[in-house]
Amino acid sequence: MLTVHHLQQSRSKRVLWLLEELAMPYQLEIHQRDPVTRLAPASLKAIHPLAKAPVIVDGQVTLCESGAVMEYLLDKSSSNDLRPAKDSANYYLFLEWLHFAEGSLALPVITNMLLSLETRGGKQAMDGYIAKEIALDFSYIEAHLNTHDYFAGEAFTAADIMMTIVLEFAERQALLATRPATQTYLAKVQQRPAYICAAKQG
Ligand SMILES: N[C@@H](CCC(=O)N[C@@H](CS)C(=O)NCC(=O)O)C(=O)O
Repeated sequence: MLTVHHLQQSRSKRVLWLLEELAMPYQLEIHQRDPVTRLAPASLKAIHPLAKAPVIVDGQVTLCESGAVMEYLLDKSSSNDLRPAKDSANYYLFLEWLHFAEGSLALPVITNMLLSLETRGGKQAMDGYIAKEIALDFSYIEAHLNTHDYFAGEAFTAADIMMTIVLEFAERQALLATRPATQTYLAKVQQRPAYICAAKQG
């Protein structure tokens, strides 16, 4: 049975809500936030290296990133009430808002929330937060690219196009200096004829 790793007061509420809407069965594992730092506990790190919620485990599939989890559940569900048909006028509107939530809206809203939190244990919530998140994300990416040619496996996909642009921003900030697999990957995708054409076009 599908297991949802839920962290209290977190985005994983999205996943529980969708599962309830779809009347899909699931098993719930609740992880409690650290009372001082409010971060996820080690129990979540044992499930996924990013130690973030939500994470779902369904047989061989372990998946994080709430938008991807939502798409996974919609694909598995026999009901299609909660996603417009691909050939309908609203499909791309649906896709835009689905991505907007995490891709654009979450960053300023959550940064604002973290900046306004009271100090806990003498520390402000943003102290060291960005450096910690950058280290965590780039070590996750590095580990992935050490064992995969591309983000979605052995073939180049649109996921590589999405990721590459952010990796380029990161490279300009010297955030890839200690990430050789990521540097090699970046140099490789930048040699694609379509990338070179796009760079000339843009
Ligand atoms: N973009 C990710 C964000 C995941 C995320 O940051 N989850 C937060 C909860 S809302 C978390 O697990 N925070 C705990 C921590 O950073 O230790 C998603 O949508 O799943």
